Amino acid sequence: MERTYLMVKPDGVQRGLVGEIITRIEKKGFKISALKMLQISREMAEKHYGEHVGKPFFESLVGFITSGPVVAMVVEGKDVVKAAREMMGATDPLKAAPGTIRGTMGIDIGRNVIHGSDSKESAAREIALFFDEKELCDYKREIDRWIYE
Ligand code: D4T
Repeated sequence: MERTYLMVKPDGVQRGLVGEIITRIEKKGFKISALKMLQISREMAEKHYGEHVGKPFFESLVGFITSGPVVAMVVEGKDVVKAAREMMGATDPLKAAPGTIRGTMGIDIGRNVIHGSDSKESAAREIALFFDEKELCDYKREIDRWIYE
């Protein structure tokens, strides 16, 4: 089954939004296969946001993502990369559709609450950056037959 990397950013943790975000993922029917809180180092942040090196917002982005703990997770399900991005909404929370995570919970682009991989390739890279293979739990859920036809 397809996997994605999702991360509640430091603003989401500080604001007590972890539970609500995880609830939305579980309610949708997606399966959490790894979950942990961690403090991102500058080195990890520079790797994670490598595509943004040199952009005007890079320094503030790295400063922000390393400013407090994040909650990292690997989530599995049918078309989960695209579906999770849709559940998150647009990068700029004021432009994110109402009802999405960012649309409901955020205002500024530099405080947009959640990260989600933007492709299957990014997901594989980001999962490997934040998790050891042995941290991923491979388990069956009886309820899956009520979620998938
Ligand atoms: P992430 O990677 O955090 O899930 O966000 P997106 O995938 O939705 O958006 P992105 O890669 O374009 O941006 C990464 C990150 O940088 C912040 N950002 C972005 C910012 O602070 N100012 C900006 O002008 C932009 C474009 C927000 C998300």
